[in-house]
Amino acid sequence: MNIKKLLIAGGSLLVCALALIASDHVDAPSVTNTTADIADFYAFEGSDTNNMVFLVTSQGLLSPTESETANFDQNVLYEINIDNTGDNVEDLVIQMIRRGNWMHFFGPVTPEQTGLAGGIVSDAEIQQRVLITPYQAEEIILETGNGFKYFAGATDDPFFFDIARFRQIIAGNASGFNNPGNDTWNGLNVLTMAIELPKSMLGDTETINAWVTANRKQN
Ligand SMILES: [Ca+2]
Ligand SMILES: [Ca+2]
Repeated sequence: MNIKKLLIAGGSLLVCALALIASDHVDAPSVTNTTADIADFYAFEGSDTNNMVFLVTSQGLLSPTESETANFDQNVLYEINIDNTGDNVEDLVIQMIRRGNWMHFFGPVTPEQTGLAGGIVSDAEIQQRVLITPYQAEEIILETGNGFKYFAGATDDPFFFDIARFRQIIAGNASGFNNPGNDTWNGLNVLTMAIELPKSMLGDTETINAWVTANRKQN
C-alpha cells in the first residue's frame, strides 16, 4: 500500500474539516445537538507503519460537566465506509455501536447494503468489543494481538483550530497563523471511537476513500 498517498488522503480530510469548521461540530438541523452528530473523522498511518488508524469523534463539543454524563447512543450505528475500487461506493465497512458499557466493532466486512441505509453485519468474521473508558479514567485499549487495537470514550477534542486568529486573517488584520496558535477548544471534549488495523485488511489497493456515517435505528 502506498503510504504517501494515504497520508495525502488524510491531509485532505483535515483540510476539509478546516473549511467546514462552522458546521463541523454542529451539523444539519436533524442531527444538531443529538447523539448522532459526527464531529471529525481522521485516517492516518499507525506507529506500526503496516497499520492504519481510523478515529471518529462525535457529540462535540462537550464541557467537562457534560462529559461526566455523556455517552454513546445505543440506537446510533456509526459506520466507517471504505471504498477500495475508486468508485466512491463502499466495499468494506467497520461498524460501531454501544451495547451497555461496551463499544462493539464489526468488520472490516462487506456491507449487506451500500449507501446510507443498512443494518449491523452481526455475523462479521472480525468483531470485538471494548469497555468504554469512563471520563477521566485511564484509557482502556483493547489489543487483540493481530494488529488490531480498539478504544472508545470521552477524550479531549483532537481537532485544533485558532478561530480568533482565523478571524483576524479574514479581516485582513493578520497575514498568517502563529506557531503554535491558540487551541480555541482547549478543555472541550468529544466522544471518540478508534480502531487500528493492518492495512492488508483494507483490500489489495494503493489508495482508499473513506468516510463516516451515523445511522439511527428505525422502528
Ligand atoms: Ca468501491
Ligand atoms: Ca454505508
